[in-house]
Amino acid sequence: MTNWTVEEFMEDIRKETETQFQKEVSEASHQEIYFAISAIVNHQIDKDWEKTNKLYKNKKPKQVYYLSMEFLIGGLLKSNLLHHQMLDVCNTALEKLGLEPEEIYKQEHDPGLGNGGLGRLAACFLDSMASMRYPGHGFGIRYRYGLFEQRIINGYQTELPDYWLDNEYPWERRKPEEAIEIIFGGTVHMHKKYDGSLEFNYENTDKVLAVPYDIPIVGYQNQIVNTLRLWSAEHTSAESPLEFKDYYHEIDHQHTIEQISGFLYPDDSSHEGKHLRIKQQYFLVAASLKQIIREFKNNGNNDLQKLHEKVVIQINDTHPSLAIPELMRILMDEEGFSWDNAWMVTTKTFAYTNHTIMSEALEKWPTDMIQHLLPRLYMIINEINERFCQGIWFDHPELRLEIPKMAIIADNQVHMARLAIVGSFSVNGVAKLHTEILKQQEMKEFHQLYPGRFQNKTNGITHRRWLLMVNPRLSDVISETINDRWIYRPRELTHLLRHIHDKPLLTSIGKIKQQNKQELANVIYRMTGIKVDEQSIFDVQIKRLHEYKRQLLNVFHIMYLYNELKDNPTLDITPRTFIFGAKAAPSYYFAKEVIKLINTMAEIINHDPTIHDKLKVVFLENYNVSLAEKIIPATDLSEQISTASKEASGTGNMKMMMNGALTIGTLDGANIEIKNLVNESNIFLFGLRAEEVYHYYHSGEYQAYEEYQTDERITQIMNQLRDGLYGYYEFKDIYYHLLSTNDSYFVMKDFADYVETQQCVDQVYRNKDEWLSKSLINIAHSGKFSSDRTIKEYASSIWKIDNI
Ligand code: 26V
Repeated sequence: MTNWTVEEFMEDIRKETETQFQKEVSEASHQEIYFAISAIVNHQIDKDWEKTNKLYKNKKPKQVYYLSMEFLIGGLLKSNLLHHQMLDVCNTALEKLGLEPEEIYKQEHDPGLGNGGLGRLAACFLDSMASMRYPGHGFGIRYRYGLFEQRIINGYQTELPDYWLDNEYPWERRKPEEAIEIIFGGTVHMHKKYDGSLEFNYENTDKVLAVPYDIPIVGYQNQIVNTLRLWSAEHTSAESPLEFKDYYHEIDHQHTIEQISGFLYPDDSSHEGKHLRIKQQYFLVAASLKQIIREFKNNGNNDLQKLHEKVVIQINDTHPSLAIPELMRILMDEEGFSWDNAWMVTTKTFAYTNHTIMSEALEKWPTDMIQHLLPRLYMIINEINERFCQGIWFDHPELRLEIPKMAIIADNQVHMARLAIVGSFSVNGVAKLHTEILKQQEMKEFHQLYPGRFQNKTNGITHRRWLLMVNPRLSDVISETINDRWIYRPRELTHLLRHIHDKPLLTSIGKIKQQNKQELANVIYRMTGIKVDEQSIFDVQIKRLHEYKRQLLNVFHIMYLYNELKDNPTLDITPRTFIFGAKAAPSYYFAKEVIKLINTMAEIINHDPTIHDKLKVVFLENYNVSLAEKIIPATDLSEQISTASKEASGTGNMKMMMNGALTIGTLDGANIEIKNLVNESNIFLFGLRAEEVYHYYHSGEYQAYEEYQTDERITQIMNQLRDGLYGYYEFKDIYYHLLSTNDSYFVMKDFADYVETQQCVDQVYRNKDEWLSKSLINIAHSGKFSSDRTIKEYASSIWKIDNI
């Protein structure tokens, strides 16, 4: 580990600015300083990267590959500095040079290569693997456009393209010499060879080149650097555009190539662009598998029969599950394996994680599309399906009637989740409740068939980014109190419980929250012009906008409070600032109406002098990882209010708890596990339980219309939506949607309990000591949710890998 002095670091910044830009530090832009510092860090990284690769080459450990269509890695400069023990020195050096460190760090355009939880989880996992010395790497796509940039115009979401590569991205290394050719489409011809084996030849195929861009994943102060390899689609040199046979086809193909790594899909757009999405998925899978096998062979292994002894592949949701038939194809068509042998190796290599039970997110691809794009893969999927269904028919007659629900190909669609379950040796959910729901409800037939295959791995977050990096003041106080071993062993945060009556400690935790709130208040003011009261409760809901996450329930509470205050302006309530951050998928009309509603309420409430600043509503546009890093340390109350059973885990809940927020939530996802740790007195629970939700769905007993009519508070709110808020705006579509779907996410049903629970929050917040000790208890138990724990569980019970 390098120990730099501040002077040395300043000198390096000077040198880099001089060599890169021929400028003095004082003349350089913030952007140029950012590039200069990145270069300094990169020199260090490259040394460790090479060393790590050599280490793996010599020791040849079993490797894990995490295949994911999304990686939301966030800014890397600050975390790379931290992981190289250079952050403090760099901060001081910058200050001495007359620069504000945060101004430099915010130059980084964070790569939005993910939608939300699933992509951020992948990034936290990479961080934990490197920090705990596991040989684990990511494979993904280098989208030229990440998730859209959100602008709020007139209260509405508008989407702008996110061209994150406008400047050079200093963390990636292009490796054209390791590019891989990928084949799409065409027709397959089968030939029987003299020895009776089959040979497959392809005609009129389209070729695409997958060019790797490697991003270093730096372990925490341990000299390990793993790799995140992102593939970019380019055209092959063999088929230069000048040699085309069919002009129109060629133009089309060039266009497709540009599109393959063109942009990231927002998570509900499964209707449009399915074709392209499959191409992206196959592109990722085919390139990654070729690379994995290449590495396996380069390591001196020539017996692919033993692939699973050296390689395990985790597929992140169903998105990469074409890897299963693709490995079958490679083993059979290119390596001469029999079906049975190929299947044995394949099903010992893959493990699948499910991240949602929402049916619209469970991928199903039209058979004709797959057949046309990937003719050979379709043959293999068909064969997998045939054998699978026959297997049930003959070996599990008790499940015969369930075959239509289990078949991989049904209703002219390929059911990717079924393919993933059948082709993997492990299937896991992401929190205890979610895994139980998979086993007992959503995938129960598969669980009957393969009872040993299902297991739980509760999600986690990297405490290095989400506490140490984003909340240095809190981290310091923790380290002063229980020493800094928690950084390596986050479970040791429980030692804070010994200090639960330590008044000065509680006071300084309170002060730190106050400082963080002040900083967020500044950000809010800069972004929106709204002045918020730092003494008010910072009540935060930050996550993708979706009906099941129930931002609408939060809005109902705000409308209720506002209505109360209008009736009685002297009403004694603790002042609150409601803070939202959320992107809605561009084609998701309902979600976008909710954004407009939030902004409308903000407009009305923030400008109403009669409520004396007791309420403020803030919608922060373009919610992303770097904004989350500013909001989370300043949160008092974490809103985790999904309809029970719908949120697979949640990870924002963990991040906010780790930063001392208290949770108001339903018994859903990982909230349940938070409750089990901190106990019911340190979390605000409300609402229907998952069983009750299922019960209402099955019995049809719930009548939303009655709820609307009987609870006067709801009647008033609903009528305001229908007729116009305080004379101005109307949200008829939300009103009709709730009634016509019979309030399928139970917003009205859970309203009363939610309001009552919010009243408890209001009361507890008035007692500073009580609030702070609950806050400390939450921090103390949050170590369990470090992704280090999660990764250890994956390593020992799925991957069977050791750290190096
Ligand atoms: C679906 C689709 C459908 C087609 C277009 C692109 C796309 C992208 C994503 C998805 C599904 C996303 C599933 C997801 O993000 N699940 C979240 O995973 C988190 C990590 O496990 C978990 O904490 C959240 O509760 C869960 O909603």
